[in-house]
Amino acid sequence: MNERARPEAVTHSLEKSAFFMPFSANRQFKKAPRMLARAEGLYYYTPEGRKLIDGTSGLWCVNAGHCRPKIAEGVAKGVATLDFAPPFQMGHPLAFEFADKIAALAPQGLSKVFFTNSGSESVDTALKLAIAYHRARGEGQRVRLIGRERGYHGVNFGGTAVGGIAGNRKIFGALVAGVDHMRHTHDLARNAFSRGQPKHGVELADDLERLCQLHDPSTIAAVIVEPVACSTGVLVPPVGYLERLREICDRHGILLIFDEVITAWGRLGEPFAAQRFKVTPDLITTAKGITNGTVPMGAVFMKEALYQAFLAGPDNAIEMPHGYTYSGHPVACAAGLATLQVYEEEGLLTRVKELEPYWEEQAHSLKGLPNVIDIRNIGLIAAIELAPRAGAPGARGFEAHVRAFESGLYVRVTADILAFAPPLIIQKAEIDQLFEHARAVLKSLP
Ligand code: PXG
Repeated sequence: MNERARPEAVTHSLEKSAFFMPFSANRQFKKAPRMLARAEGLYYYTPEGRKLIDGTSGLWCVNAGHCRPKIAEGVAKGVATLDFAPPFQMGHPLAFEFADKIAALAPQGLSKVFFTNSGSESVDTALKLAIAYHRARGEGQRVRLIGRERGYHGVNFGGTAVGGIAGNRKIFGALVAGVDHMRHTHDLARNAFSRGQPKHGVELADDLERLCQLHDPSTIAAVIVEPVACSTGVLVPPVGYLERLREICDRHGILLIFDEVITAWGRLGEPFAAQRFKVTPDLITTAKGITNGTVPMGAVFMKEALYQAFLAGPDNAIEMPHGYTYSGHPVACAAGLATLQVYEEEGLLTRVKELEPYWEEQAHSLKGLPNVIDIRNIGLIAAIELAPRAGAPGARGFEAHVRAFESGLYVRVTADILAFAPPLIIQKAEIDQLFEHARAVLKSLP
């Protein structure tokens, strides 16, 4: 056994621990912890040395698999060479190199990159840039932001406001003024067991036109959607839906933001989902896989016109009064550059194209198991939706999560939906194993 996996952990109770865990049932967890001690490739290992398939790439971020030596070396070298450099009015070469390299992968025209430290920061940055862009062009009345029901855009104020998961919003007060939401696209009655993009629902994009008429489109700055809404249980856009959103935004001069915090970096068989769906937004938010999850980092990609709009002042003026102490952090850039090298050497940004048909077939082979009311997939993502127990929504899903963990599979669960999105290095035999685990869990579940 690897030295690092020795069970030094959890011999004492965690019940009085100081750690307030994020988005977790603290009391339940601290009574019966599910701990991870190390990871390698497709697998996590518990402190006791038990091996788990990582069915959701950590939290949708470890696209190249865990503890890749090249990335670990890049980070180690980075932190030993330049531990920190101030990003305001100062620079370091890695930020410029990394921005140029990732901009070259982005959809055509999205040629400028603003660095952040997380998906949440990317989202709030993109929303602020959208409002500031319109103001710079003399359209300061465009301040409204449109999100979508069941959307997840992180947890900062802007992202919480445009987000559409009620439980994440309702305890936090008034959030941000001037926000509205389109309807979500989940439609089990018409689209259950769809493979790839569901056939029905293009007309749901017309909900944006309704909001335009309600608020006056000339007051709307931006619309933000996840091309595939993942946190909320994998909602794949109906055929034609994203195209129609683009058309409506164009008609009214509204910026379209794709939140690709999960879908970027190869998850759908292209570097960005925008390329897969052939719909080009004005801004793209990313994070997670940008450093393979190793060092916190995010990046907002924008069309050249946004950058240009901020250049009206004198040369010595600060164009954008926004940024973080850790924007373009040298260690994150080192991690990002090493990650990109691994992605490129192993063809991971497009590998999913070849895996997707097999992945789809295996995922849908679970149809007919008890309580399975839908299976859906796109790229290297699949969701299995379970019927909720009467009066206890989420209970069956949580039990599936715990049973999976006990039987050697880590998989993310949202309410009663299991979301699968393994590292992009997965082999066909391992896809079989992953769904065999899932099959056994679902069969055993009351
Ligand atoms: N946008 C999207 C689309 C996301 O999926 C964020 C923004 C926020 O990113 P940060 O880095 O601030 O967490 C996310 C994050 C899940 C799960 O279980 C998904 C996320 C985070 C935690 C859990 O699906 N996505």
